[in-house]
Amino acid sequence: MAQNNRTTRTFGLQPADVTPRALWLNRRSLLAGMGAIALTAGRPAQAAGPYSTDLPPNSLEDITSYNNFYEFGFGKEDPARLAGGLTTSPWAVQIDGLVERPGTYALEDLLAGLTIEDRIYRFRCVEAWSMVIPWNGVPLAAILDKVGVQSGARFVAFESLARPEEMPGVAAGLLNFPYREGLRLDEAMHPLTLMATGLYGETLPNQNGAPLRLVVPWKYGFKSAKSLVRITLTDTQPTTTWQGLQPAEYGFYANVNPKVDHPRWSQASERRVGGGLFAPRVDTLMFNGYEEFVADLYKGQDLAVDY
Ligand SMILES: Nc1nc2c(c(=O)[nH]1)N[C@H]1C(S)=C(S)[C@@H](COP(=O)(O)O)O[C@H]1N2
Ligand SMILES: [Mo]
Repeated sequence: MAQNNRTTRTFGLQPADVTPRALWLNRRSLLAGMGAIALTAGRPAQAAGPYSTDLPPNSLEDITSYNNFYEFGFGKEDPARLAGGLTTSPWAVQIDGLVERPGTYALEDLLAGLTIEDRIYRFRCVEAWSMVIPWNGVPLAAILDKVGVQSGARFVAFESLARPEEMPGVAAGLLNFPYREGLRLDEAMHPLTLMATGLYGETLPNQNGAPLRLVVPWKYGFKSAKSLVRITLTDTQPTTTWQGLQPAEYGFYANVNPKVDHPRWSQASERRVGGGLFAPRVDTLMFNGYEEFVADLYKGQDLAVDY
């Protein structure tokens, strides 16, 4: 995986370009230029950590106008059109199962004392499109450490909000809501696994899963469950929404893998959203480019069986 070289990184910004995205990217360039001194002045040192890609991020427009969020409909434009009315404050997350301090936590309490980090991640949907997204958030491990994982826990189950009054896709029963996902505990504790609270340095847009959504960059996008209201530590592998619907097509692991095709289409390449009509397809990378960080998690597993 290509690593950052922030000192030579430019974004071709014009002085007149003062969109939020430009300001955010400018801040990043500025931090890179100022080096270690800047890292102690307000922003987390992790912002320049090893996990961000140096690929240019998609525009805020791309990231917020082409979404999958079936609670608002099946169409890619439905979330942008219909998620605006979602109430995201106050917000509480129930944390239960095999934890030391179970409870219903106000989002502010859950995040209190944790450092919001910047992570520019590749994002690869199982439908073979992709983006590059500059998230802000906290490692899931920091939240799990806060509530205390009991020794018997082996998996983490996630549940999204299902509020029919504000979610037309839920009201219409498009899927068997609430949307559910799950990770093995070692996947959940991996430093790449993020609980996103924002993107481009701004509050997470509703269509991207406000106010708190999972981001697991080496797995297909459907693992990254949005608008989370419940996290459960368990000793058994949780059932997940897509696995429940089409177990032959969507597995529990759902690691990005160009060598294991979806039964109905190839996973060898992807279309980068925002590249324009004639942009060439991009090769899909093993574990979405995060192989060096996560391959060890799957040692000894047959990834064609554990798809
Ligand atoms: N609750 C919930 N989470 C979800 C989905 C969904 O429909 N509901 N769609 C998933 C899929 S298929 C993808 S590709 C990503 C899309 O995230 P984005 O819209 O922020 O790009 O969200 C994932 N998380
Ligand atoms: Mo997806």
